[in-house]
Amino acid sequence: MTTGSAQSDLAASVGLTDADLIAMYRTVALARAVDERMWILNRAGRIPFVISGQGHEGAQVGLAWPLERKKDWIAPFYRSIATCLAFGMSAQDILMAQYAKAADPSSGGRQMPGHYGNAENHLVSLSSPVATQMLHAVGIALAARIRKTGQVAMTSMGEGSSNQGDVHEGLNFAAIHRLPFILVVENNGSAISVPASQELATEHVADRASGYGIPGVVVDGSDVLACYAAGREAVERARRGDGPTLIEAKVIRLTAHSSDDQQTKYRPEQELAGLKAMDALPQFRSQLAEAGVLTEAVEVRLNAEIKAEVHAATEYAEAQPDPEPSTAMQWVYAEEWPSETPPPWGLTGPGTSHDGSGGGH
Ligand SMILES: Cc1ncc(C[n+]2csc(CCOP(=O)(O)OP(=O)(O)O)c2C)c(N)n1
Repeated sequence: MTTGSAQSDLAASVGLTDADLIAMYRTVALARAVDERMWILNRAGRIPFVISGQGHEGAQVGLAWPLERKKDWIAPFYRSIATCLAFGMSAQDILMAQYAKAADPSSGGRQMPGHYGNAENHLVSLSSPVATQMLHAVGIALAARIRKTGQVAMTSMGEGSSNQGDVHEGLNFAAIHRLPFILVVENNGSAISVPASQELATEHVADRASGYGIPGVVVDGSDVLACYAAGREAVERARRGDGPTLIEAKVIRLTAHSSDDQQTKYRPEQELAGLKAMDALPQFRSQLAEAGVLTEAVEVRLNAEIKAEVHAATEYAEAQPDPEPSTAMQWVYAEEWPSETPPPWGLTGPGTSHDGSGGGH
């Protein structure tokens, strides 16, 4: 996605415009603001559970940016707030899921919080068992190949999840068939309380790529534009028909694993204190300010816009109706949306039943 025409040296160095860089920065900052709001709402007893993307946002925005919205597909994971925002979801969509409201576009309030997805924006709803999204994304890439659509499928997960059997099977299959597929591993150094040194015998997850005969790329997740460049190369490779890429972004987890976890029990104070220095958000901000792209006036405007957007999204979600208790068992299994109103995630087409009978499978 490219917008505007003004091009600083920094923007030119990555083949983007200044407007693109501002839009990327805005998405990183919006994701952080939504995430921070979620924690406040959780601690205030308004939403039940938060699983946070703080520390992952820069990598997520950089890596998702080269994909084409509403054409390509992403199978995200529970930390993918910035990925979802970069791919067309809004702050309101995220908060509607957090509040599990009836019109939540991710699942109509059916999914566990943090399980975002939106068919309209080509974001696959995720399963709680980690790494299952691998098989969904490889399947989409296979369908794209068979249908000759030119689409690319990307999925993302943590380094702990990358040890699941599904990942081996999916990568092997995708590599053999040279599918248009990208696996992003967002390595934040721990799987809940287990450090990466106890999850992996290799230094990098990306080292495993050679075992599948595909490129493995390690990228600094605090460098948004390095992530963008890595993502773009992988997308181009996939579209050319040259097959998958494994990208490992080294990121940080700025929060506890979830709102139900107390990380001070297992992460030394010194480690926590050093995290801020590796945060992509202030680094991207300084980089854009130094390049003259992010002026003070633009930053003031963006901050005000983001604040207003998060506030409006919260107010809106808070005021929306909860799902009807009588519908609790509807739409849990494959079933059409049984109302006159199209479902918020846009499923329509032949076979859609509007009779409200809700007969399950
Ligand atoms: C198959 C499966 N096993 C265990 C869990 C419990 N679980 C949820 S998140 C998580 C840690 C995953 O760590 P990682 O993949 O590194 O991602 P991170 O949460 O650090 O971003 C675990 C073990 C699960 N959801 N699914």
